[in-house]
Amino acid sequence: MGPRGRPLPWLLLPLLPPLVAAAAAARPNFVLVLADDLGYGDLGCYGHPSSATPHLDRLAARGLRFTDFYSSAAVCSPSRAALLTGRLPVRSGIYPGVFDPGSRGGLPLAEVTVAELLKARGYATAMVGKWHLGLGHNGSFLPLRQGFDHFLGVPYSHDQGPCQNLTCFPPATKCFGTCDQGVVPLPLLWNQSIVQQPVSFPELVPLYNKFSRDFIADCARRGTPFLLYYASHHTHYPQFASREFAGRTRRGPFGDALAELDGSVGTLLQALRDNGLENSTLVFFTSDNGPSTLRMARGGSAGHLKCGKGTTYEGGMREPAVAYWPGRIVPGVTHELASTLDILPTLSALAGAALPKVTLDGFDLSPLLFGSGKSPRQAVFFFPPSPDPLHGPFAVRLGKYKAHFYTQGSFHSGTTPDQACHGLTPLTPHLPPLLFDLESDPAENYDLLQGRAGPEALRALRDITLHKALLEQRLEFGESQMGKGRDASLQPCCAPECSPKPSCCRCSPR
Ligand code: CSN
Ligand code: MG
Repeated sequence: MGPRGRPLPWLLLPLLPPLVAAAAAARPNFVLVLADDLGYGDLGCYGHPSSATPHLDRLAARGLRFTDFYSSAAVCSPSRAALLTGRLPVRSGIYPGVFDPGSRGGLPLAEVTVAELLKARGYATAMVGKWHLGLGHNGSFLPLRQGFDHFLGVPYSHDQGPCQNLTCFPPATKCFGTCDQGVVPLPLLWNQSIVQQPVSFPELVPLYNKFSRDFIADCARRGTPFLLYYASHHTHYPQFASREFAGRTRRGPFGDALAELDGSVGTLLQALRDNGLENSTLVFFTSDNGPSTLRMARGGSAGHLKCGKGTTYEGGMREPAVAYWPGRIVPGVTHELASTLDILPTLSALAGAALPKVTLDGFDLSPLLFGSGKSPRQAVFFFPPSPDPLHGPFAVRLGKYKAHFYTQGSFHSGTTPDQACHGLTPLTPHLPPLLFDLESDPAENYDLLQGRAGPEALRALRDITLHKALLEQRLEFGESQMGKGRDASLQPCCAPECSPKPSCCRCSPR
């Protein structure tokens, strides 16, 4: 029915310019680029003085740049689970912490990923890069079992394998610092098979980029809409880069790794242009969690935000984010609230895909991207890396106000002058909560309840308490996947019969 209840004049549809009708019906392509441990302050377009990120800066200038975009966890595995499912990671059991090379658990197969939704709508789907949602027996938790047609990448963090003798920057600079010892060398997977072990860091991103270009070209040739999930290892420790980027920036190893990520964004956009797909593709860029300041100059920057990775302060979970779609998304900057949880509902709405019949924690951002400019999201919930039903969310943001009910440091957020961030700073309850106005005090320095909280702030606190109670009422903690423990025999090994394990698991590409 049309406005005022009159039937829409469907007979007039054929009179519309054919392009308009086609655009309304078409399924757009999606390129989702996720950085690893990249902080709010690390990009040129977010104010970093020495980063070299021309492609991302151009994406931001020609797209919609978010100032108040959040990941859904302060560490990697839960953050990625939330991105792919549109659900708080406690629901799917992705806690505490992150997956290991020998973890028994993984993102439960019953969870519906955005790749599965889009695949059911006829999309081709591919994933490149860091997975970190489990391996399982015979790869039963890998991307191919979660809706992706193709996968080229590493199943977990690239510091979760020995790196002391590996070259991180050509021609011969070894990886800096220590990575995990006593586990298998880092594998490169193609679909369900190990094609290289250990990974050759200087060659990795060129491989990823070729894979992505080929996938995009193939989809264009076949006229198939697609989802490409490009989960970069950059700028997670230890930094690495290919020859094109090694030693090329003013920001040292971190800057070079970031420049390689930026170069990949350039490659992806060029591939879209080459195939005439730029105007029919939504490109979205963000990061999984805040910077690992433990790594000092090799760990990224949260800019003016408090703390970083592993914490529920702004630095742990507020991320750079850009939505880019020439001709559809008006360039600009938005201060509206949005989250990685909103990706699945937004993409499924754009693709005309049916939502899964489960509790979702995300919102369709279409009004923000294409319409009124207002976000349907009112609140953001901040869960710690080790959440439990007793404590619930540590913090809640509603509008411009954020209340902390608990705070805790994280070893990932060590070394900065702010003691509150550090790993030895224990779990601390706050009653009344700490209350910050993030518009005037984004650094969370000045607790409004310590000063003279006005009636508006007190009202906000009451509303926050209400939102928190409502969430907790309908929040079910899924069975902990990390709680399933580890089994060394699950560590991926390209030479299953070799000895002594794990160090014998080495193979070069054929
Ligand atoms: S993460 O980083 O995977 O990007 O979150 O590489 O929390 O114990 C986190 N952790 C290794 C890591 C271990 C990582 C942990
Ligand atoms: Mg991470």
